[in-house]
Amino acid sequence: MIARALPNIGRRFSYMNRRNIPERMSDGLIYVFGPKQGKNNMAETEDVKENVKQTTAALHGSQKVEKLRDVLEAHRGETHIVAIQDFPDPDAIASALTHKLICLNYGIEVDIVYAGRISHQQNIALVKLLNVELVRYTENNVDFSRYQGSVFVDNQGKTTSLTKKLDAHGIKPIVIVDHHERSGGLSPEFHDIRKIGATATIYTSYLQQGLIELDKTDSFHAKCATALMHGIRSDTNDFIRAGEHDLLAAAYLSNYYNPNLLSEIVMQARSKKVMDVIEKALANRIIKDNYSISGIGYLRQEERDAIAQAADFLLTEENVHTVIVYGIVVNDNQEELLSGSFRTSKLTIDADTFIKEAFGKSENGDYFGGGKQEAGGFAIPIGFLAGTYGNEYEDLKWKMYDLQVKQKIFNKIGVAAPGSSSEER
Ligand SMILES: [Mn+2]
Repeated sequence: MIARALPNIGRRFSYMNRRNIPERMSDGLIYVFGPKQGKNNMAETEDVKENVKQTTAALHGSQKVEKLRDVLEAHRGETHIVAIQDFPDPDAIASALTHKLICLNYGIEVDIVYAGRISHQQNIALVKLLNVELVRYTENNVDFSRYQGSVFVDNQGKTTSLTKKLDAHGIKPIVIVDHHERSGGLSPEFHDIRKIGATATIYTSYLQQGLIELDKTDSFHAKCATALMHGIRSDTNDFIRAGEHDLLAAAYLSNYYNPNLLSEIVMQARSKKVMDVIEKALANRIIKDNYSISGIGYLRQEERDAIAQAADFLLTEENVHTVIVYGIVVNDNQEELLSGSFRTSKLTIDADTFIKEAFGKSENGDYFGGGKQEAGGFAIPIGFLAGTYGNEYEDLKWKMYDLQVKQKIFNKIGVAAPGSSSEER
């Protein structure tokens, strides 16, 4: 009954409408299989070429360092905001911290700001143990008038809700350093986007090339080296997916980092909440054609990271190569987002492409998610349907979204959704 009514309900919401799925479905693939064919892609092809050269030739790396040096010199004495993604990970935190260290040489004051939550126990430990100063943006606690420019690290403005606010305040993007698929939208004075294991690898290369000479006895330097090591480690799945550049960067950092601190960060135990979410994800999972899919209902914003941890855990099951875990995350303002994590161990599946093709774009043309080859995430605003009107309403709302997400995923995989929602429980 509910199941039959749903496709019609879904059609009323434009972000769920199939017409919104991008026409150029193969976009994400070009980075994996080589430059794409067709019109209007000269600039992108150039970028791809540029990326290939940068990751294979040290020469290009040093040109980037020269350019960054010039750009920072031109902004000497200013105050910049470093915007990191709403749910900052070790790579983002380490890269932002190192950017701040580099800026000391140019008298540039830097505030590292994020607009969501730090929820993973390791990330909380990273910030506490290394005493990293991060500003969590909440309505009106940030004075944007003090910034002459913005910096985006480990993102290109699409995964932080600060981008629109910075734009509204007329703050120009100065630097973007990232390793995700190129997403466009911002035109900074300096950009360094490389297909590489971690943004921390790129920042380490700046240090190696002398932008700052690391000093073992300087505690800020040791902090940065420890954070960078953690960033590379965590973004390369404990170095399993590390490439030559990531390993060379880690080798360099090994002279400066603090292994005791790093092991303390990594050894953080999971909270009971996270364990409960994993339990729920296990109980609710459906496995179809080696895909494990699990909807876990409502979560608080500070538990958002449990979705990713549950996804990591479900990927450890035999005969499963791809995992998608999702739930409705409610923030402090009672706004709701359908948030999910995607993990795959299959080399022929690209997480970024899969998410973009399965969930499409919002009305203003932004994808609901994306990521790297093996991992990604998505967040879809619940919008008009947000709000609490009793248990029955919440139940219905969850069932509808749960079914809608499963339909999108099964359509993408090309298999029929298994049974009605009642059979899945
Ligand atoms: Mn990263």
